[in-house]
Amino acid sequence: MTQSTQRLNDILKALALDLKPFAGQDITSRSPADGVTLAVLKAHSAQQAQDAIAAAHQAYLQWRTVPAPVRGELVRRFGQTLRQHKAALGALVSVEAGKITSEGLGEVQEMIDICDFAVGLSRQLHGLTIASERPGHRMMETWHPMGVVGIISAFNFPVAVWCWNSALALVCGDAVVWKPSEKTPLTAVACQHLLEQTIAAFNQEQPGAVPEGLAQLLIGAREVGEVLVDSPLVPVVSATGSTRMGRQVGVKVAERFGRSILELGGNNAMIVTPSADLELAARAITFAAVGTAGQRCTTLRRLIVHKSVAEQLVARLEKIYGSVTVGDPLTDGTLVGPLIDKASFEGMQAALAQAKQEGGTIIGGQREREDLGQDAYYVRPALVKMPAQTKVMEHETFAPILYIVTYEGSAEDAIAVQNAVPQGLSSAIFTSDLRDAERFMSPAGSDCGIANVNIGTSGAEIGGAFGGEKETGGGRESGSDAWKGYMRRATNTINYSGALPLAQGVRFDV
Ligand code: UN1
Repeated sequence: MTQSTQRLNDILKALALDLKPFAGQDITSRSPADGVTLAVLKAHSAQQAQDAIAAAHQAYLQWRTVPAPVRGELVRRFGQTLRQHKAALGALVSVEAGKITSEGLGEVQEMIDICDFAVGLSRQLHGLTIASERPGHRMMETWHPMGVVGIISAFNFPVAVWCWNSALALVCGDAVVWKPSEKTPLTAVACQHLLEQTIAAFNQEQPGAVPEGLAQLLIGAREVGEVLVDSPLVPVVSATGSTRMGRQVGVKVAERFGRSILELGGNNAMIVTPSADLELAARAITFAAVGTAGQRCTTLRRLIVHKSVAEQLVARLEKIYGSVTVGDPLTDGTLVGPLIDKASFEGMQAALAQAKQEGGTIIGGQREREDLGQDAYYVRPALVKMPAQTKVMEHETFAPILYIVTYEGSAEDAIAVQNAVPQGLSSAIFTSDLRDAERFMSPAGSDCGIANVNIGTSGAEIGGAFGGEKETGGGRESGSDAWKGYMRRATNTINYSGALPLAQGVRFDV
């Protein structure tokens, strides 16, 4: 038994989860920590996917009439279940996705946080009351559930992104059908298991409170996702992943007038101005660029630093980059775990080769810790000094590569460089100059969905709406009023007068 399979067994025991019913020959879960196969699961067929969607739709017809605060009670209980199993589920994220212990636990905390948020929201699905231009009339907005929400999620946040979507969708009165990444089916099975356990306990106390089939999991590859994307019974598709995937999903969903919530590639930048606190910046850069081995959609990929402070900052970064501990994600002290797989490693090496060709000077980026497994891909994070923002910097490479360019003029010049890429997810400025900070957040500033001051690009709290512009897809998930993406708005005009005046003063006497 290898270390990963041993760890998996302990986790399954703690979760009281039996994988036998899921065993098959289609989808392989492997641990990036040592490259070992953890389990092989069977995939759902297209027909099974159709059936799951139909069952979820039936459940929705009942769930939409359950009072929202009662729907919130289910999510409250799920948050409690997650609290009880935080350690085990966090460890599973580490084993299957390769996140270091603290980040695996942090991801489960993100689930708990969104559950709490959704519970409060379940009593606040407010509509407006609007002044009518007609005497004896009142106007208002009512928010209604949409139906089945399809969730397509990526390997790098294998549990939290599902929970952002499903916690909100469930309080909003929708049903959910989830197609997780093929690379992380076990974390998905574990989440579904915990949710089903919560539903069963709730139903035992209040028989029939939660309809059967309300939350479904579809294990499988692309074909299964396509069923979700194409089904007229799925009015909302929330998809997280590459821009290439999102472009296909977005078009297909739009073709049938469905709604998509897209959270796609990021190519996030930080600007460091001459007045920045450089020590704080160095620490923020390190977490944002190196954390999660550069595999967050919010990972810092481009550093745009003023020439006057570049040498000092880059020297500090080189020192940190040389000393961060790369290794087994579940070992204390590790800061950088593995890349997800070989393809990811090759993608990183190809980007570095291109950067070199485009005039870059590379520090780090080599493979390390081959002792941990032939098929485990650990790398020293890379700093790449670029002569300018070249082609390679326009792409998101899902690996710890930080490109550095300098600027000489004002913050506006740096903002122009920052915005000159196709993606628009997250961004940050480090400055002690109020004017630079405000300019960065102004309409003429960062064009991203997230624009931070004196913190890094990653690690957003759930309270804010999460998502970005341009090729990032425009969707918003998580906090603020992102819940509106999971509901439909009805405008109601009510006449309590005895007359029938028409709007705009139109006369139509019969
Ligand atoms: C993602 O990488 O898909 O802001 C989500 C962050 C996390 C979410 C990242 N809260 O980095």
